[in-house]
Amino acid sequence: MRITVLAGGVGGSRFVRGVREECARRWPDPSTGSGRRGEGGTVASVTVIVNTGDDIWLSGVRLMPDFDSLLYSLAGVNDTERGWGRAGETERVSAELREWGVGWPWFTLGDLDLGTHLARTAWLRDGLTPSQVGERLQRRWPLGVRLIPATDTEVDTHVLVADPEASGSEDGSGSGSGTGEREMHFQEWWTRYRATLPALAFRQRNLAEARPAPGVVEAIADADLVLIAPSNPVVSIGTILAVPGMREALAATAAPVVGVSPIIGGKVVRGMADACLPAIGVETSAEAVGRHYGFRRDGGLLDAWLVDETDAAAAAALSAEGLLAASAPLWMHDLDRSADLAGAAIDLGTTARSA
Ligand code: FO1
Repeated sequence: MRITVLAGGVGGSRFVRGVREECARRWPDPSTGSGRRGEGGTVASVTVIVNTGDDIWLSGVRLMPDFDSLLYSLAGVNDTERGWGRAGETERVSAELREWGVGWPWFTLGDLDLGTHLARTAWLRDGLTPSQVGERLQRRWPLGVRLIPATDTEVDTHVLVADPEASGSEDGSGSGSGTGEREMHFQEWWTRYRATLPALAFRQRNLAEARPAPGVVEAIADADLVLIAPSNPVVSIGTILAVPGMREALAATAAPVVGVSPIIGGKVVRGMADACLPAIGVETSAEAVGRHYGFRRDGGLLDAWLVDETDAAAAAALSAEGLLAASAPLWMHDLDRSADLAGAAIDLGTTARSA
């Protein structure tokens, strides 16, 4: 069983841990354990195509937040409270950087985390690509899944916000368009302003020259099932889909494509998808996001859409149009619930395959 998942960072990490656990239960690797809860590996293969739109050069190092969230979470060394960074973190270097006025005072680079960024930056300077760097980073821990960044091109997401003061390019940055708008890196909008500045548009750098990273198209084409994690549809899934060639690969695969709603009962599960969806004119609802992704028969992405039980009406509305939709508990309170959710998505894929 070959499963390929498109995922962002925080919501993606929980979901991917559930997929890994459910695979160990359904397709246990007899050589590594009984397949009982949390024991042993799997003979299934799970490949995660990771969003790179959050990535940023900061303090002289390259950060890949969503990749690192998945890496740390799957390795069990993640800070579960914050949802990013390492457990048992200290911030001695970060305090020094603040003293030197290097980096962003509102953006914390922990000491252990800096180890990852320094290793990545060193390897990049040696000429490795981001996906080759990712390959090396994940060798350190037996993750049980393969992580591949969506693209090796730097496609950092930037956010256009209204800024009454910005009266155009007089500030020399050229970011002002003269109509009181300003563009900033996604990470500034997200961590400094907590996504409270209304986003007018999301833009990615260098998209035209970007291509799926090595192994990505094959992971989609050769999959038995493709899952769209309940990540932010705009700045995590949207940024993966925006890579030229990605949508074509998803349209061409024989594998069913099953999406999991990141919205439950009109509310975002985690993160701030509700601050992103209005910028693309999509209502914050399970049904609206499903329709936004679109169904394959209408030239869209999905063969099936999984919503929470509180959104069963959305599933019914889509089913009434002959679209495959189902409901299941989407809250990932713990590993068991995450595994159950993954199981529901896998089962929906089986249904889609025979539809
Ligand atoms: N998120 C914050 O809200 N505050 C931070 O200081 C912060 C630091 C940070 C450092 C490394 C890293 O990989 C991620 C970090 N994040 C921080 C999370 C980051 O903004 C993520 O991109 C978002 O959580 C969305 O995925």
